[in-house]
Formats: sequence, structure tokens, C-alpha cells
Amino acid sequence: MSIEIPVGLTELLQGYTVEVLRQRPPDLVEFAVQYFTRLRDTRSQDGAGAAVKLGKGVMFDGEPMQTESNGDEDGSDESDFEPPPPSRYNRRVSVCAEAFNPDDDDEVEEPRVVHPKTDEQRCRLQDACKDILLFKTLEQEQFSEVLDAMFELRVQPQEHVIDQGDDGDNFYVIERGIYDIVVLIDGVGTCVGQYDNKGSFGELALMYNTPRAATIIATQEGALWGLDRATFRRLIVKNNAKKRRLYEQFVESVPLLKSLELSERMKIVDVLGMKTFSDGERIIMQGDRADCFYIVETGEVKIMMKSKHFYIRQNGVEITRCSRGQYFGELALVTNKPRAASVYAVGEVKCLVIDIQAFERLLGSCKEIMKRNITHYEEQLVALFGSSMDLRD
Ligand code: 1OR
Ligand code: 1OR
Repeated sequence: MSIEIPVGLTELLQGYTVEVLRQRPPDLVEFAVQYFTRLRDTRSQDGAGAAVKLGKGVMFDGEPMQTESNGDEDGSDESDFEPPPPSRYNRRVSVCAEAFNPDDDDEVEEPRVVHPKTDEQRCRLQDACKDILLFKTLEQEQFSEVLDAMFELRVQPQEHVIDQGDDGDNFYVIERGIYDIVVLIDGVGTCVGQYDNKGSFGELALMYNTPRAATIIATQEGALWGLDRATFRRLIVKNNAKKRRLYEQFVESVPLLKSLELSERMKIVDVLGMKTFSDGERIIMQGDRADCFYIVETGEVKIMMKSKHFYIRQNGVEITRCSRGQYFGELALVTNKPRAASVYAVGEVKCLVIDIQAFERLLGSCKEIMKRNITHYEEQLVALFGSSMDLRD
């Protein structure tokens, strides 16, 4: 029996395969749906049967395919691909086209950006950057490049550092100051959170090539460190491809994250940091204000609680332990209260860390699972001490 291969099939599948290899989407089926839908739409616009090669710009997460309007600043070589028709695709390049394609070997080497600094500035910069999660997985050499490229900025009260809807120019690390996060909800600017003298913002537009997702307003005089878009993409986005390879499997195995789409899990990987703690080190202190959430990658942690309900020992009493794949530090974020317990490393521990803004943005749908678990904490408390000590309110 002879099998006839329909005309065009090979090219069709080759085109798709090339895009998969270029963009490395996490979900091949979802990517295929988007790729072929786009191809069909393009073909029906250009006339049936027209051979259209899809170049840079097939989106993975449902946004329209777009191309860079102002040149290819991250230097990836698109010369093998016919550019898509300008009439339809002349907006910015798509989110994931760049985000999934960061470690092309054929990138043009961009000049290294260096903003000279005094010793005093460098000290302040290092201090501001020491807990920035996006920098935590960089190699030392890349981290030094980032520090060299950063530049100092002073802001005034009411100054908009970022406006929602704009194109992304810089990523910002906070040295000092309080900044409101304002998002348009039904056309009304609503304050959904705040940065208080630490943290960073402005990574999303640069990572995914999307318009700015929020407005950031300085509420008082403040100091920031900026990192230009090209350096951010060259170092941080490229490092994200490595992070995805390193953490994809582990994150898939975390029970809490099972209900998320693969693309949502990958967005968590993009913004998470990794921290290592040595035996006995305190990771969380009871009573502190919370700014992040942890998942144990390797090792074990013990949760210690001090309370008038317990016989008081110096560090409180051990109430439970968490090991690989388990999470802690969610309670204060969900209830908006101080940390309910302290957490210590037992032996060496590696944890994935997610900041409070990313937690709010990406783990909203997991909150129900967390709340069920909080109910379990309360039951335990009642069983042990006859009171739940108001874990929630
Ligand atoms: P960007 O480049 O989009 C605005 O510019 C920045 O605000 C964004 O990167 C984040 O760094 C930061 N949703 C979107 N962006 C946020 C949010 C946020 N919080 C901080 N940024 N949400 C608030 C979560 C507390 C979700 C709102 C619905
Ligand atoms: P957090 O942000 O309050 C301390 O920081 C973390 O310890 C907390 O989030 C939880 O993730 C974790 N009661 C309160 N917190 C607990 C408990 C707990 N277990 C783990 N954490 N109980 C343990 C029930 C087995 C009830 C106390 C008896």
C-alpha cells in the first residue's frame, strides 16, 4: 500500500517544528493551536494557499501576534524568517516570542553597559540588590554585569515611575521610598498594593514584551536603581530559560501548584528566586511583617511557635516540619497579619521564594487550597490548646 503525502504537509509541519525549537513553549498542544490558528487567519487574509512563514511573533498565551516596531534590540537573528505582513503585525514583538527565545546562540553580542559608580554608591546598590529575587539565580559574573549597568534615580512625591499601558524601558530596584501599585479596574485607578522601602518592579513588560501592567507612584521622595531593557533581556531573560529547564519538573511536582496551567507555572518560575539556608538558620521570624512565600526544594524546615498557650521555651515549641514540595509562609500573606510562627532550617535547605506581589498575581487561584490548610492549622490549635488564637482575624 502506498501512502501519499499531501502537498504542503511537510512544509507545514516543518514550519511548526522550527517555531517550537525557536520559542520552546512549555505546552506544545496549546502552542500548536495558536500557531495554526494564526497561520489560518493569515492565509485567509492573504488569499487561500498563500505560503506564509510565521516568523518571530507567535504568541503562546493568547495575545495577538506582533512584531517589534523599533528594531530587534535583543539581537536575535531573524534572518531565516520571512517577516510577517506589516499591516497586521506592526506592533511590539509578542510576549513569548522573545521570552521563550532568549538563549539563541546566534545573538549579536551587545556592548556591555557600564555606569561608573563611587564606592559609596556601589555599597548602597549592593545593599538594595542583596534580596532581589530575580538576581538570586544569576551567576556571579552576570550579577556583576547587572550591577555595573545599573544607574541611580531620585524620585519626587507623586512621581509616576511607570504608567500602565506604556512600553517597558527599565527594571527598577528600590533603595528607599514607598511606592503605590495602581491598576485600572473597570477604568478606575485602584491601589492594589505597595512597595515599602524594598523590592523591585517593572520586570513584566521587559520579560514578556507586554505593555506595563500597573502604574507605580512614589508616595514620598525616594531612591531607585534602574536597569536598562537591553541589559535586562540579555542577562535576566536569558537566565530565565535556564531557570525553566532547572525548575520545570520540580514545580510540576508541587501539589499546591497542580491546579495551575503549565504556562502559569512557568510564569512563577520566571519570577522566583532560590535561597539556601544553613542548619539552624532562621528563615522566618514570628511577628515579622511578611513579604514572601517559600516552597522547600531540598532539605527540611521546622516551624516553631511561641505562645501564651504553650510552655514557653526560648524558641517556642516545634509544631510541624515541611520538606520537599511543601510550602510555608503563606498564612501571613493570605491573612495580612504578622508571621504566625518562626521557621528554621534543619540541615542545609534550599527554598524557592516568591515575593508577595507575584504571590498575589500568580497564586490567587491556589488560595482556596491554602485556606483549607489554614483551617487545618486552626483545628490543630483547637485540638491542642482549646483555642485557635485567631490565626485569621
Ligand atoms: P511591569 O513591567 O508590567 C508595572 O510594570 C509593574 O508593576 C509590573 O511590571 C510589576 O513589576 C509590578 N499586577 C501587575 N503588575 C504588578 C502587580 C500586579 N503588582 C506589582 N506589579 N498585581 C498586584 C499584586 C499585588 C495584580 C493586580 C491585579
Ligand atoms: P506565616 O506566614 O504565618 C509562619 O509564617 C508559617 O508557618 C505559616 O505562615 C505557615 O506557613 C507555617 N500554625 C501556623 N502556622 C503554621 C502552622 C500552624 N503550621 C505551619 N505553619 N499549625 C500547625 C498545624 C500542623 C497550627 C499550630 C498548632
